[in-house]
Amino acid sequence: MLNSQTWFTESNTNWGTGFSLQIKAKLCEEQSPYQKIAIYETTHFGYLMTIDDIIMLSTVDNFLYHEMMSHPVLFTHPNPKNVVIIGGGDCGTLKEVLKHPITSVVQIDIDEKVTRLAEKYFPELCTSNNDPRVTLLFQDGIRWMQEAKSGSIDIIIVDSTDPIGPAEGLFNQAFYEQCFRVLRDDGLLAQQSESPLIHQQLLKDMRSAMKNADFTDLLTITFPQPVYPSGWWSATIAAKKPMAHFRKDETIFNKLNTKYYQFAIHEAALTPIPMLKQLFNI
Ligand code: SPD
Repeated sequence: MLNSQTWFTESNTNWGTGFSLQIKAKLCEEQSPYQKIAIYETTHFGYLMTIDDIIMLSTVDNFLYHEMMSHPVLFTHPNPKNVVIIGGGDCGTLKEVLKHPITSVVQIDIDEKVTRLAEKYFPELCTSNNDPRVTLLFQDGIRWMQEAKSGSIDIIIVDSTDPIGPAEGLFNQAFYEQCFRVLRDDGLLAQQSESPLIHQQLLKDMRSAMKNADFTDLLTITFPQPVYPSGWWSATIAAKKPMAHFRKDETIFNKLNTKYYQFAIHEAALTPIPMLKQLFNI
């Protein structure tokens, strides 16, 4: 909501918290068949995209989330070639994935408007959209997964909105079972898994559902993300067989040009923090 026309605030009534950004202008608001997408110009965080009044990304800090949604899982797989991104319409994750020598990436976002607005307001994230390795599809990711060929993909990255609305069906056992089927034997699923501080029950439920779908090895990594509730976010990587853990490929790494991700960050993320060890009973 806009307070006195100058602040955008996302409130979290369950935790009595909120995060505000000072706004210079609301640049657009579009209602798609799925959701309401808005773009603001902020005073200090660049542009801001919200979906149904929930913050998706800002110019200034989206690198944290997009680098951690992509590089840890890509450097965990022994030889990733075929990648699928479910969601990810702003193309920030896609841009990072394309820095790796993969052969194909198919991105399936239900809402084309998200990508069109990202092209306009976050062009720096969309610079690789015409890469010949990329296929952009605008359709239901759950359905796409149900229809995809078994054992055909190395990595699935789920870069979704919160588990309400169109993304709800991306957080359950039925979806994970389809991902498991579509992945090759050494395949990995990486999914944005909300705040390790304030969404602990959701994280536990997600991990149980992944286990029930037969994923044998799970790793939840955490990273800062100032514009999301609590400022601390997570991604969960699920593997069909025990993960090999960290292919330190310097040739690829030297070309990443990341602002946050580095080998030491990856290594630190491999050790579950005590709070999560206790929460997950591991
Ligand atoms: N609380 C909002 C979480 C949204 C995570 N995905 C955002 C998409 C950025 N590519």
